[in-house]
Amino acid sequence: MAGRGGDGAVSFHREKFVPRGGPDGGDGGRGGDILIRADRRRSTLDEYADRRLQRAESGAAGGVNQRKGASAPHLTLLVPVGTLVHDLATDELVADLAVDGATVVVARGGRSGRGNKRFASSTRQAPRFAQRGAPGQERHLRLELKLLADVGLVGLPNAGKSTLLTVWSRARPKIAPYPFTTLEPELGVVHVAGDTFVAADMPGLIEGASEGVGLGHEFLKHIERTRVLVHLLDMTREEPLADFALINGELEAFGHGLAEKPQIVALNKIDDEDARARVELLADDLGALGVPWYAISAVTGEGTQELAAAALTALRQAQAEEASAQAEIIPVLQPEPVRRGRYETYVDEDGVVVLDGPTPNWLAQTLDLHDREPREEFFSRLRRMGVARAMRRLGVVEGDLIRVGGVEVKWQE
Ligand SMILES: Nc1nc2c(ncn2[C@@H]2O[C@H](COP(=O)(O)OP(=O)(O)OP(=O)(O)O)[C@@H](O)[C@H]2O)c(=O)[nH]1
Ligand SMILES: [Mg+2]
Repeated sequence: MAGRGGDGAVSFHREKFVPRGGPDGGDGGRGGDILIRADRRRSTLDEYADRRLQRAESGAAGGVNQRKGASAPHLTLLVPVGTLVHDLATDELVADLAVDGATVVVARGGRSGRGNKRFASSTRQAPRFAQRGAPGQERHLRLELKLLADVGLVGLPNAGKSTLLTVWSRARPKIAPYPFTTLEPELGVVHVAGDTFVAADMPGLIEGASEGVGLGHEFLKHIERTRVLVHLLDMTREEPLADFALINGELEAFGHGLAEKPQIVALNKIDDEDARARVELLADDLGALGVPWYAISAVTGEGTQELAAAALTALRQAQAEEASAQAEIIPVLQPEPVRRGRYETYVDEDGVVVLDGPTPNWLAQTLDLHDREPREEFFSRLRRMGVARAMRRLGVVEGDLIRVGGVEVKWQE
């Protein structure tokens, strides 16, 4: 929830020998906005998991001598790069914070209240009222982290994905000689040549995954959240190339750019003799397909460091391409501007005429309509907006009750 605007002040100038000074109450300050910014030093959304209401500060009240109240600072919530911001109620995408520093203003601070000085006119030289600050915007949002890891490990169940993650990192996913051991992605930090990347061990994919077979959609969605894929082939199986084609077919059928992600092939289990022999047989075919490949044993660790270095290189290249594809200037997304002059009038179910629009609502919420002076100010503003004509059209006459900004007031010509 954004901050409330500061209230305007009521005050009159005081000076010796000047019996009645003019109004000099200052305006309040603006309430703080709420911004959400992608920051590469954040890696999770954990700090927002408690769904606590985030509040920006209110603006300060105005003072005597036309002193303006201080505006409140904006509240910036930091989230990991790759966070999607959705409106909770409509599920509409508010922002896709895909690059470091990308920022979106999600809730505007309330407008400040005006001091009594601003309501002085030739007919009202000493206004004894000021305006209250308006409430800040309140929004309910859903944050979702799209990028799970830099590198995703894909392949058929039992290919050795979890085993590879254990030689690459300190992660300890469950490993077993049967398929579908891994059901949720497991993350591990991989150190290579003084650099690091995050790898995710994925659940195994099978034929029909793109149609939802074997929790396929769930699994494929995880893969969407990585930049580079390491595709593991179990070389102890009869036809590793057929397995390779099957998985790629599923990635393609699912769409969402999975088939376009850079891939590195890992020919696994070469500690097994038959497997090693198969590498020789398939090397030419793989070369012809134009995919970079590495022969490894996730059990002995052979070839796994070279594979990690290749994954890192592919990752940095993918990131560089993304960065250059993005505009140089990181946009600050602004909410749609409020159309201040717009309003509508209608009769609600209890037969009460309702006036609804940003400006009438704001004025009704910040001017004290029980008090004669501010009420006159309110109606003179509405007249200037041409509201009187709309009221006449609805048959509203002087003294009829109307509702505006949640407040009921008698219409005044
Ligand atoms: N000989 C040999 N066996 C391996 C190698 N890598 C993995 N395995 C074995 O293959 C089996 C499956 O390994 P996992 O790492 O659980 O395979 P996974 O791809 O994570 O399987 P799911 O989670 O079911 O998709 C286990 O019995 C491992 O010990 C390897 O390099 N050589
Ligand atoms: Mg596994």
